[in-house]
Amino acid sequence: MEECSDFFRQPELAHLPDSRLDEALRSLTVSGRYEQTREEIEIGAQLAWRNHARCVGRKHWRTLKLLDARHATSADEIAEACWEHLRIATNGGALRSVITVGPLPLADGREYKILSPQLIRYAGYRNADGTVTGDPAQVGITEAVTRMGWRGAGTPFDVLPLLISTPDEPLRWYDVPPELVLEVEIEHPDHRWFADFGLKWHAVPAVSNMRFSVGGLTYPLAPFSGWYVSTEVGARNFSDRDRYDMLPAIAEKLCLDTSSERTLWRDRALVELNRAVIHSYRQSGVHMVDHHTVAKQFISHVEREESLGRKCPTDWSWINPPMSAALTPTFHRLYDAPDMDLRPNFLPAPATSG
Ligand code: NRG
Repeated sequence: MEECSDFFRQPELAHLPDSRLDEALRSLTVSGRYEQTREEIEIGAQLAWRNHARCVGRKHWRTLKLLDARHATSADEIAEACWEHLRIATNGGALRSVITVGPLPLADGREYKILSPQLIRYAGYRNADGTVTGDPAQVGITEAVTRMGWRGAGTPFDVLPLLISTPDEPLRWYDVPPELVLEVEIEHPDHRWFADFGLKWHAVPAVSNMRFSVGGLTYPLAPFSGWYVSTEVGARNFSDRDRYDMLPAIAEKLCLDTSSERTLWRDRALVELNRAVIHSYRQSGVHMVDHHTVAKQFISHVEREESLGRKCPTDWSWINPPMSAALTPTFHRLYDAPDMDLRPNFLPAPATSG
């Protein structure tokens, strides 16, 4: 109730008549829910983005567009809505920030949700010798969909099917239509051999397992996407030892002395890998922001929020980049505490939903 009242008191909804809050509260009391308008959900999603302490891209919060998929009540219809999301978000590489919002839970609590962590993820196959082909972070979900009858080609970059759960159907998987998966092949601006690694990554990061809490209601199905910060791909997905772990192979091709950590061979390989990622996305016309630029944008966002007298809860460890952090301005200051739980917001999926 309080969240509902707080929501309708946000300045962004000040143009609504007072009767709207009364109506929503009455319905909440009677049935535990109310029907939000498209506008309420879209503005609510923008505010959820603005309030989300772990996002460094929040300067653009006002540009988020809603795809209303509340009518999609079968897994087929939900998959269709996700494909539409990818089409509109991808936009040939000129990425657009989009959120798709699905149905509320049923009165008995059963939910429509996406179990896949993102709309596009690469499979990880555990080999007999203990190594992994593909993305080691996705071994669990890859094994689960394989048990359900899915068969991947076995390359390091097989797009996993989307896992959709609805109240009245068995858990279902859907192959993502390949024409909707824009990908970037990674090459280096100076080293021709780099392309031989055969690395590629997808254009659109579309988080699909967070819940969207707005105005006292929670939508369990609400995938959203913007664009990548280069370090997400270059300094984590390709570099983490428990992900694609590319630094040793790159260091070898660069003829670096890997006999001791003191030579900083990891750091040197990391810089070249990240140059390759930034260069390749740009060459392919796919939007991405580097960590220096996004940090500057974030500082200007925080300063604007401060000047407007708004809180901007921020998780320092999430908004700083995983390389060269102290070279960016986000490193050198403190922020409003990340745990003040401003709503609307995006919340982690409950542990049970895999
Ligand atoms: N690090 C994850 C993606 C998380 C969300 N990142 C975004 N979101 N940029 C990865 O796939 O590497 N977004 O909505 O733009």
